[in-house]
Amino acid sequence: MKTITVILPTYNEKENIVHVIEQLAENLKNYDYEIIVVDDNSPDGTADVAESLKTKYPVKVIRRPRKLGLTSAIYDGLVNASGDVIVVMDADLQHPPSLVPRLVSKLENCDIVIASRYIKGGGIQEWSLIRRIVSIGAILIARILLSECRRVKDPVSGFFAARRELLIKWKPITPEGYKALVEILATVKPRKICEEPYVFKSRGGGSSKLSSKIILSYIKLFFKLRARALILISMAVIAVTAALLIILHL
Ligand SMILES: Nc1nc2c(ncn2[C@@H]2O[C@H](COP(=O)(O)OP(=O)(O)OP(=O)(O)O)[C@@H](O)[C@H]2O)c(=O)[nH]1
Ligand SMILES: [Mg+2]
Repeated sequence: MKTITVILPTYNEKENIVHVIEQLAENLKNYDYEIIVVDDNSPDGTADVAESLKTKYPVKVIRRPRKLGLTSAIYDGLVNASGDVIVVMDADLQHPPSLVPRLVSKLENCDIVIASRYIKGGGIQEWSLIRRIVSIGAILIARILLSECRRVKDPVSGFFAARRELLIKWKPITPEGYKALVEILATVKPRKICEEPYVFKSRGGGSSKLSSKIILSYIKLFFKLRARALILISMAVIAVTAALLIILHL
């Protein structure tokens, strides 16, 4: 049987970490699995709480010195993983642990299985209009600029599973960023991509770490991946604007 590593990146998730680990243990009781918590020295002591669960569950805790970013946390979990199959998910209960066995079983026929909010059966609970616009905008940018993302309805999902041998080919482009999956799709280029619907719930406890810095790092990611296309698009926009201004002044 395949062994599973679940990577849980955490920053101030003290209120959620026990629940998410308990729920994972319940859902994975018939599997050989480990859970790797990658914590960035959370001021609320998340790492100590995770450490205290080691006697009861197969939990490893990686302590990093400071907040170094979600993408690099996922990568650090990956290089320390021993499972054949890797599952990446948030630690705030927005990603249902009950879906993990389904993602893992679908890997029999797929290279990567993405838990998706944007296919039939998926959805989002309680998001503000702004948050919805930001999410759809992020997906649009990814789909316009990256052909690999056009094959997926939710390329910015933070919840996915793949074999370790595939993911290990990836090296982070924006370690401080949030969208590891976009980087993986664009650089590793998995052949058979599958999606499985889920409903993104509201946070268990604690607060969001999403910030304008993270949005900037998302834009930086596309400059690193598609510099030439972005320069051409910018030049085309400038040229069209200049032409319109000239025509209007004739
Ligand atoms: N180790 C580590 N984990 C992080 C970092 N930033 C966020 N996380 C974790 O990554 C996961 C996703 O972060 P969230 O703040 O929940 O992001 P989100 O789900 O897009 O935002 P909300 O819907 O507001 O919760 C959570 O488990 C966080 O604790 C970081 O810099 N380092
Ligand atoms: Mg969250």
